[in-house]
Amino acid sequence: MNINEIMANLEAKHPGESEYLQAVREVLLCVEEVYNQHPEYEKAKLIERMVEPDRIFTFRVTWVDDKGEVQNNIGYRVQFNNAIGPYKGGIRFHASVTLSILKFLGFEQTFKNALTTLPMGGAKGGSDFSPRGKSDAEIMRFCQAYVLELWRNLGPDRDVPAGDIGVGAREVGYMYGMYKKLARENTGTFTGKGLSFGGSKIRPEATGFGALYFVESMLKDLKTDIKGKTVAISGFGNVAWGAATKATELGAKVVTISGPDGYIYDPAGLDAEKIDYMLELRASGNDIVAPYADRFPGSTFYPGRKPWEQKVDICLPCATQNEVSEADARMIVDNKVLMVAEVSNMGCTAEAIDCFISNKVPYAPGKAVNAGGVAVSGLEMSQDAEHLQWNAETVDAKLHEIMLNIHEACVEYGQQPDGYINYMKGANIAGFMKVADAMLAQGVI
Ligand code: 2IT
Repeated sequence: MNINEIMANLEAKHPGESEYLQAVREVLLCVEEVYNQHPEYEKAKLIERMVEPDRIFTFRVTWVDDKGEVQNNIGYRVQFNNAIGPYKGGIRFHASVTLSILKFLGFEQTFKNALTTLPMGGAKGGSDFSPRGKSDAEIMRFCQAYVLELWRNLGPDRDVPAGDIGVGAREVGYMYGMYKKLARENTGTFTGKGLSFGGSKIRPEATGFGALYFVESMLKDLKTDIKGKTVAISGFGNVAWGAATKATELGAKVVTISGPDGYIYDPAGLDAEKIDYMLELRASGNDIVAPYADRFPGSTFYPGRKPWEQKVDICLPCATQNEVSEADARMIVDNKVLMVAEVSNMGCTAEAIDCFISNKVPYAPGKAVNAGGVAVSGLEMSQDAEHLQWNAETVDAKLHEIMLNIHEACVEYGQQPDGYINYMKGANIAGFMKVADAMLAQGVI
């Protein structure tokens, strides 16, 4: 494999798709050595096939707002790779959504889903629609219009969407409702559904809980545990909520959350009431965390800044891609942070990751740390297929086991001769090998 040549070709074909190119480069750099030990991969042009999505749907989504005005957005679904199972991955509604972002997310999802050990391919969808400030009725009309265009390409064994930024249980409910009306079937087809119509217990918690199970394993690698550790979390959405809940339950102290407006530092640590308030802030639709500081004396709001400047033991980026820059990473290293577990997808820039690895700070990538979300989505698909609902203990136990397996795979392929564990390399190689072998076995298609 010639990385420079592959990247030059991709850049020429997809100019300006910076997030997508960033995600591809990271994987190529990690798998190069293993790839070159397998001439059969090269012969089948596996890597060239793997970096391009199988297909992309792009469509206009037209809907009517509460004032009666017609609104237009762009909708997408990137069906990236179905070598190991039906296309599977979330839908993102955010003003920042571009094709580059959805392609990077779909690419990452392919390897993440492979790591879960469950049979799921990779996909991602979304729209530049911004839920901020929209009424419930507007959200519903938008969701319906999005699915009206896409539904023929979905199905329980074809492509199964879920939530992501801007898409939670409410949006999944509206999308699934429209899907089943059009498709005349009730087979699941979306995950993250409500518990009364085929949803799985623990799915809302799964990304954050799974991340903390992974963090516990990383701390074990460092011969320590989570009790009494201070944790910086960014974001204040579903993922941050699950991570804060589990970290607190395990005896850690979560001292930050953040939003687009800045971050909150709360030295007393989050508790159940504060975590509930975080949900209220999210549900308000205003996308700000500032009111937290008024509500809970002793906490401080830092406008326009990120939580990484605080000295803590553990950093958990839970917001969005590239939220940890090289300068942030330097601060984290200078603060002698024990470990960084990326819970957002590609939360760290390539330069930030280089900074962690060159300073031997344990760093694990989103595709390993946050895989618990899609793993429980896979379990939701199983429950739908057998028309049963499992109890919370069963789902949580399976989630825990899956996260331990992912951690083990990262260590197997990422352990360096000096003892440092490169979880990024491990995750990328383990995910890649599984997809590569499945593609090879299925011939040139
Ligand atoms: O990034 C992700 O893994 C998700 N947004 C969840 C995907 C899913 O299908 O549950």
